[in-house]
Amino acid sequence: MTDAAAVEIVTGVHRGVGRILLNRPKALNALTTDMVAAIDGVLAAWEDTPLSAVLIASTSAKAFCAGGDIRTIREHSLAGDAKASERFFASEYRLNARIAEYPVPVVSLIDGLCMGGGLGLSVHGAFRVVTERAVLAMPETGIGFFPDIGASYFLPRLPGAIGMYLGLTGHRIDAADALYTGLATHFVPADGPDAVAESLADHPGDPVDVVLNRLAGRSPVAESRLAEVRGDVDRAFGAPTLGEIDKRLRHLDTPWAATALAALESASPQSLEITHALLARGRQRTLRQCLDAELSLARTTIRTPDFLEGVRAALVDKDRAPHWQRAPLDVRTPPA
Ligand code: QUE
Repeated sequence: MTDAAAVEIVTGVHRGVGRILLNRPKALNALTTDMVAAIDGVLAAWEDTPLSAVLIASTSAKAFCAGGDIRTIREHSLAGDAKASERFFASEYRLNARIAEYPVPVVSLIDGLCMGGGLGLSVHGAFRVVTERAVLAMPETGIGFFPDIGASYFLPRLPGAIGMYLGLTGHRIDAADALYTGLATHFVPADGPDAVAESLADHPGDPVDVVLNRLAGRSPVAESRLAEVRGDVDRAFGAPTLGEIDKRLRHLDTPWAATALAALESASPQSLEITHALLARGRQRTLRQCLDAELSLARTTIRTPDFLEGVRAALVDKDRAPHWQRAPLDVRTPPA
């Protein structure tokens, strides 16, 4: 661990509860190689410590975690050192698997933005707690990448075709939607990580589920907007091909369908194809198989022009106007 990582992750054990606080607020806690190694190291060390729970949270109210440090990944690719990024993904996905298999309940407090790699830290754990400030998304098709960190395992297991919808469009969901989909398990008001950690420490004998439900109190959770369009989501995104999804969305002719179409039109066509195939296959794979498939796809994808261009447009020049390599679906002509 370097000194930088010692600052970017704050950890400690207090009254039988392990705390891992992400502390890189200027980059919305985007995960660096050092941060992944630090989290993995502390979880490995705590496997032999009797703990009632491990809490993963953020020191910042803005974000739980915006994802991986893809700016640096792009720089590695441009410098001809994609191997460095491969090491990042391999260690990030190993951490995702460790969290899934962890012997102590892992509780993530998602208060603020949580995208990509942030979902990888939280979703595989036993408990995902959202606050009224939670915003969750898998936006990778918008940067020429694809939903990784085990998304090909958990997205196809969401109700109906919600996972395909979220993975292809990058649609952002709130706390009510996260609870509706099952990405989140509990709601608590945004009182900071200490309130959750102290509650867990106060009741070491109680099931974590009971402690979290008690914290929620009587806080009302809004209706899920996703629930309201669920029929259309399943009809359109349950289609067997991207072309058929496109056709069904056009046929629906609703504001929701128009927004979904616009998202698909602005995404990388290469990413959409990779994502559709990956999520379809993920349904039959174990988490480990999904992570292995994602790692081999990540190795090739980070070297493609669409990835370099997508990260440039979203995070480097911030013009949000990427020029993708291949023609979008509606103008691609079939071979004669
Ligand atoms: C897709 C992504 C990411 C993204 C935007 C996308 C991602 C990521 C970040 C991000 C945001 C703010 C930061 C930062 C990174 O944005 O993975 O360092 O300050 O980390 O459309 O996958």
